[in-house]
Amino acid sequence: MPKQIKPKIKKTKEVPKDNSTKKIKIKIIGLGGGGGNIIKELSKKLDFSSNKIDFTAVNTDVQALETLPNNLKKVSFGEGETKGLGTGRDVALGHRVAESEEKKIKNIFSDQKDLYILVASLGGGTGTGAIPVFSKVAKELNLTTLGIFTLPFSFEGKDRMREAQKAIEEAQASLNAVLILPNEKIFKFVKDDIPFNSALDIINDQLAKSIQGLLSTVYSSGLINIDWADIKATIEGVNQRAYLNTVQVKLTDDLSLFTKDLLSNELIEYNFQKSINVLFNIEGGKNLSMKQLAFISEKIHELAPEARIIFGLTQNPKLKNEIRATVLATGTVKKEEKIAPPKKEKPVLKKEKVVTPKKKPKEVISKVEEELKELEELGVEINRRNAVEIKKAEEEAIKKENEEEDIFEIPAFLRKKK
Ligand SMILES: Nc1nc2c(ncn2[C@@H]2O[C@H](COP(=O)(O)OP(=O)(O)OP(=O)(O)O)[C@@H](O)[C@H]2O)c(=O)[nH]1
Ligand SMILES: [Mg+2]
Repeated sequence: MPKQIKPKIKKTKEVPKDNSTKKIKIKIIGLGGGGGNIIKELSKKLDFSSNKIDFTAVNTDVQALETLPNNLKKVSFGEGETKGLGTGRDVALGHRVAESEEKKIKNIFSDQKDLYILVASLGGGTGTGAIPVFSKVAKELNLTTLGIFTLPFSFEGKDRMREAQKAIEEAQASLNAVLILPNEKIFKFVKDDIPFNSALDIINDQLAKSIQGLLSTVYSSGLINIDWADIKATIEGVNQRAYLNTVQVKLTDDLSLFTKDLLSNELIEYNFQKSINVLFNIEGGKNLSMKQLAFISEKIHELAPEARIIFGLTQNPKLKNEIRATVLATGTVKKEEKIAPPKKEKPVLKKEKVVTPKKKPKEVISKVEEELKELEELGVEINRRNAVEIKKAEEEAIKKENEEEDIFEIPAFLRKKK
């Protein structure tokens, strides 16, 4: 039996205005061909408008950059040596040209964002060669960084894998946290005769969904907000292994299965189990209830009993009868133990009371308060806003939702553009 250590409970505190998550600025840098593909996928998915996210694709291959959409910034480097044609899988060349372009790299990092996410598919020459250099420069500039890397398929050969592992080792020493997805793991889900590009599309899609969930956690205002200090605390440190996953289901789906999916993403190199820092956010429409939060919290506590758990709760009017949960965990362990299959538990979702904030905001707030207390008793760390802030956020959400509903009561051809 693991030791049951109750996570420390944070006392109610007011979120400082100038430190709110809404102001966080993030830059996502896709390095090499695969890195560019992944950030392209992600930029298509963002379901909220945010000018706070900057997408930048960096490559030695000019043609590959040209195929990317124009909402991504594009930076070519090493053109002198590669003639803009890529490195042809030459890692030493990728490394060399990155070193010779240090000025350009510093310039990419000069825009004072709060968080820089570096994304690359390792196994080629550009991403694999350049990522240690980008990471080193970021560290010299004292930036907060998260590296997200895929590893090559085994059929690409042992040398590719060795080069990729070496690049990660070097980069890790300079990055705060690193998330790794071995491409090979896709064969747990698809037949091995799947076309190469389709396999990549599935991996990119899954990865983009998880990053999207993380960004949504950062930018959506919630009944319970995760603030920048919480995110920073989860990522900070050096060489932290990270687990990130997002799962979206219908409210009527089995909650224990949902939790299992959320906490055991087979595509990720590291397990969620025994994580040290856990940050999770639940988004839902009107029917969002604290019971789902309590259920997931308990499971998290069971699998990572010593973790410091921070959660957020967000209303997203676009999620009508669905909930979406995102987990970011660090200090996780390498996959060796399997997560035990969940016990047969009654799905909690079906019978629960429906929260109707539109009509009775005060009741909802007191209900939230009541359930927050229950959660605190369970030992979950709650970063609360004070009652005034919760009420304000609630009223704003209701106002927005009412406005949206009003618009849709007007026939489409009569609707005026605002
Ligand atoms: N998940 C994923 N992996 C990819 C993708 N494209 C390529 N890969 C993998 O990443 C490795 C490196 O490919 P690229 O990213 O194209 O290489 P590069 O960094 O541009 O380097 P060069 O083209 O050799 O200069 C490949 O061996 C594949 O295993 C992609 O879109 N998604
Ligand atoms: Mg390339």
